This record gives sequence, structure tokens and C-alpha cells, in this order.
Amino acid sequence: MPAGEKKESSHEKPKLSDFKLLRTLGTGSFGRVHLTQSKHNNRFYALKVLKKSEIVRLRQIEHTNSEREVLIHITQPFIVNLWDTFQDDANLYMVMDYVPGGELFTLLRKSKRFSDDLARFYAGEVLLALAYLHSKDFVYRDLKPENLLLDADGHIKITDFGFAKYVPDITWTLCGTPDYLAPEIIQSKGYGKAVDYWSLGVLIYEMLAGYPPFYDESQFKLYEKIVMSKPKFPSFFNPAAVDLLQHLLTADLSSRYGNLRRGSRDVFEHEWFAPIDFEQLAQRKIKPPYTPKISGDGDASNFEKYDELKNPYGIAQADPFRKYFPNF
Ligand code: ISQ
Repeated sequence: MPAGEKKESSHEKPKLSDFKLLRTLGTGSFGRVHLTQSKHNNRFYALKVLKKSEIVRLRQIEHTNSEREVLIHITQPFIVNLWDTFQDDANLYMVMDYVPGGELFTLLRKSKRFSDDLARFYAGEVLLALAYLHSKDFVYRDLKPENLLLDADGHIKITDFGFAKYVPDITWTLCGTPDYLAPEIIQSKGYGKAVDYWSLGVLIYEMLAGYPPFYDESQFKLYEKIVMSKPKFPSFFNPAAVDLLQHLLTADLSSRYGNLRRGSRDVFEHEWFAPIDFEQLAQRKIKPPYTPKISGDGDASNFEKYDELKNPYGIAQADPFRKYFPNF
């Protein structure tokens, strides 16, 4: 884990009673995300609540601790900020930016599909976030439109780092001859940076088509299609987009863009991205082509409605799992 800290210094941990719990913004297998308002500064936050017993039951201890460590150590304009974490007897809590524009997924389904310009803008901001993560030796591994939120201005924020993984780059660490190095170490199979470039290809395809490049009712047949990696491209696709997608949606790791000698430059400098000034984009100086409708500070109308829990959090009880989450 790299050094350079924001919240590692000892400080007063927040507690649940520091927040007013408002509506649910999303649900997952071991918890939900609530809109909350701080009683101290009146600001709105997204509070992710994870039930410790469920994390342990579903064998997600490592992933959960990893999500905290990754997010606490990084700051990037297109990645949601994690302000702090705490726990009580039953739950873990993550205090994050509230990102009010809703999921990109919701906008995509309502729009049917995105124009080349809109898809390029979102893909460009995602690419900057991925390249930043990779430069810190993290792989994201969970890119999909449900994990991409829009902020009040219409810029991207990536959330949900439960699958993110620290993957140190061995290229320069082993300066001697790699005579004894196993091939799976060299290829770092299964969790190299290349997986994020594949997912970027799927994302760009789905934004432009309105449906994903590989689909089948049967999961077995879907896996076959992914492994074959010969998607059909609708005739309305820009030929430059087709070329980029063919180079991202390549099963062979040794020819996939983003994973070659030139690294992310093959993607940044691709013809499809030519209209984008990445220096400007990285500084949030490009005006988003779409602005979410937001009535006020705590407006959650861009999020789907969920049934609310009747039983509140924060009840004192036995806590056999605290030892698994020492940094929360
Ligand atoms: C921030 N704002 C709204 C929803 C969210 C969901 C998950 C993580 C962070 C979020």
C-alpha cells in the first residue's frame, strides 16, 4: 500500500448520531447507501452501511477492507471521495460525497443511446480515472454504468471500490533476468490493468448502442460470446469507434489496447478521442454536454426509489466481527 495519507492520522471518529439518515439511494448484497445530512455542517453525504455479519458470511472481509484502503488513499476529480469511516456493533459506515445526478445507467436507459459526443465525454473522464488508478497500481475491476454517477454539473464520479485491487507493477522491481519468474506472475493473469480496458470497451459500446456488446439469456452462451470476442457493430457506429472497440474488446491480452508497450497512450491518442483535449478534461474545464436536473442541495429525485428499512441502525449488541475491520 503506498504512503501519502489523508485520514490515517488518529482523529475523532464520527458516529451514527452525527447524521440525519434520509432516503435510500441504492442497495447491495450486504447493505445500502443512504442520503444523509451532517448535524455539524448541514452538508449532505452518501452514507454506505455494510452489515458486518453479512460481509463475513459472504467472505467479503478482504474486499471490504480493500475498498476502504483504496478510496482513503486516492483523490481524483472523477472518483467519489471517501471522507471517513466508522463502525458500531453491527455495521461498517463509509461517509462519501453525495453525487446527486444519479446513475449513468438510469440516464442511458431513459435516452436509449448516447450521441458520439456524450459517450466520448463520459468515456474520456472514465479513462482519466482509470489511468490515475493504474498509475497508483490499483485496478478497478468493476466498471459498469451502475457504478458511474453524475455530479451536479454532469461530470462523472466512479463509486463502489469493493472489487478494486492493489496490483504492484513488477516491470521495474525485478531488474535482473527473470529466469525463474513464472508466466502467471509476468502476465499477472486475472487482475492486471488490462481488465479495466476490456470493461471500458464494453462501456463505450453500450453507451453508443444502448445495449451491451455481448448478451445471451443463457449465462453459458454469454461466456462463450465473451471469450469469442467478435461483437457485431451497428451500422450507425462511427468507424473510429469501431476501430477503438475492436482494439479494446480483444480476448488476447497481448494485443489489447491499454496493455501494450505504449500503455494508455494507445487509447488517449486514438482517433475516436481526437476531439477531446484531455488536459482540459482532466481539470473539469470541458462543459458537460448534459446537466442533470437538480432542484436543491439534498434533492434525490435522480435516484430510483427503494423501500425503506423500518428497523434503525445503531442498536447495541454482541460484536464478534470487529477484529476483522481494524481500520474502520
Ligand atoms: C454517492 N452519491 C450517491 C449515491 C452513491 C452510491 C454509492 C456510493 C456513493 C454514492
